[in-house]
Amino acid sequence: ELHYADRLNCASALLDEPIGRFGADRPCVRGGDTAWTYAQLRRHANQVSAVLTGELGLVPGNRVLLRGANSPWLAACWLGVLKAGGVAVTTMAMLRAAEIATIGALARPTIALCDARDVADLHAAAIRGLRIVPYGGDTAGDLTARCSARGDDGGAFTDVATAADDVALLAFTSGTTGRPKATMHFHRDVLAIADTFARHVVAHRPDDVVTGTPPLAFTYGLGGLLVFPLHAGASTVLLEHPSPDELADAIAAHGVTALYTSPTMYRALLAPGRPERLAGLRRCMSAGETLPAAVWTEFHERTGIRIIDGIGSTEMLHVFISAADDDIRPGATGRPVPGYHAAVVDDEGHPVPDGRPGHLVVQGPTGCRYLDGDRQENYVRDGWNVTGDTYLRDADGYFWYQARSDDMIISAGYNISGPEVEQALVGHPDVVDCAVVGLPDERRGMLVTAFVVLRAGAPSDENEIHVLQDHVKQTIAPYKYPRAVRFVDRLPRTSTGKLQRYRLRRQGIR
Ligand code: 3SK
Repeated sequence: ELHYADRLNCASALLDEPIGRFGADRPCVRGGDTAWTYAQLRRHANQVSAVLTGELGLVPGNRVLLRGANSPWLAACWLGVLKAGGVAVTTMAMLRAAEIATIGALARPTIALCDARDVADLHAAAIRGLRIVPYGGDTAGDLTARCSARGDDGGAFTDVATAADDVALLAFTSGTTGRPKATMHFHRDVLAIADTFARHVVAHRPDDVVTGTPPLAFTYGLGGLLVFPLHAGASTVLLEHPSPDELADAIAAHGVTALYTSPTMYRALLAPGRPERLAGLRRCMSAGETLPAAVWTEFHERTGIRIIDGIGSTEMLHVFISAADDDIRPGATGRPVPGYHAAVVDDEGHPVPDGRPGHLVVQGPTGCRYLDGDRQENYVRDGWNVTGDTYLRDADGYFWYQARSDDMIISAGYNISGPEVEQALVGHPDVVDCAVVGLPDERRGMLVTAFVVLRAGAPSDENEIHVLQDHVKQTIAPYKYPRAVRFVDRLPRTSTGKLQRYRLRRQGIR
């Protein structure tokens, strides 16, 4: 069992402990033209805390919205918010105004720290009472300038002595309905994911150089690319939306030893000319969607590396089932991470016999606490977190993924809500009705596919497909757009008008 002090600020621990063990001049974080040591990251985080609590008037418990691509400054902002006793609400730079507005309405942040390149949509979201401070730009009032104006004195901030179970962050997950859900995580939870998955499965070393693709706004990225490297005294390379070639180049150029990404990227890294650039890797982690055994095997044959697959969730903060090294069974997700318990149960919550599919439930040092209380009782039952995934456990205790129990589409590592894409599509005047489902796809795992009923007289040609795709990209985050669009005369519905998605999925597979 894990024990933490009653008073615990995880951001202080993540910086002070490695500095105490390995010294302050150790390389810590790189990104773009920036390369900071542990001392420099701590100084910038302290400057952010000082600006927040000084001129911006933050008091402990206030929520601070963070918006930007992965970068050293985003890391400094995240740590600075937590050191100041604030609650970090990290959002993806790709989100559009309407999506940010929804998050703003739920999280009610008082301050936003936003990459200067991404402020337009945040302003357009018009979140009531929100003070927006850009960083990394050149305007007066930019956070970066405010921090340098504080000089080294800003680096002497005294961290707020938060309680171990004070909320440190709100993480958003988009539900099947497209209505985002906010989950709350404590300071101790942030250390618990490092003391379980990172310590016992990944087994980071202080000389690791870590990189990867998930945004820090996704808890898979927050853990893998920031919390775990700091906890181990290692260093991290934060890349902004790298293409497969950019990722392979960065791995070679920075001597990266540990990679966090998704099956889609592992597949892409196998293309000619790329595996040679991966020679320095010793640990490769995969999550966000299931890793097909074929990808695991091909990656192993070409690079000698055994990918560590895992399932986690925003609700649980990070990975709770996984396996490494000789414990891996390709195609299986693994076994419960030390500290977690998992079971497969029927609709009534009773365990099903090994070898039979059922609902995956999990317990451990982290767990789901929805901000919006009425959802809690559906997710946590009898102390078990009901993940919404269908799994089976074999006689050796390995867990094998079967399907999502709901309508989420998991495409190239992104969780995309079909109903949310539908809402965006029906906002176009040519669309009378539509349904969006995920169809199996070799490259992306699932392909976001829209079945669209057009208004009479609207053209049903290639150009119209592009028009509708562009419309979705303008309305919601572009990665959610339907990559396949099929025009149909009507959608399959029950007599009460309920959409029968399973019929579309079947139709798509034919
Ligand atoms: O999708 C996952 O498996 C995952 C892993 C770690 C953290 C968060 C998530 C959703």
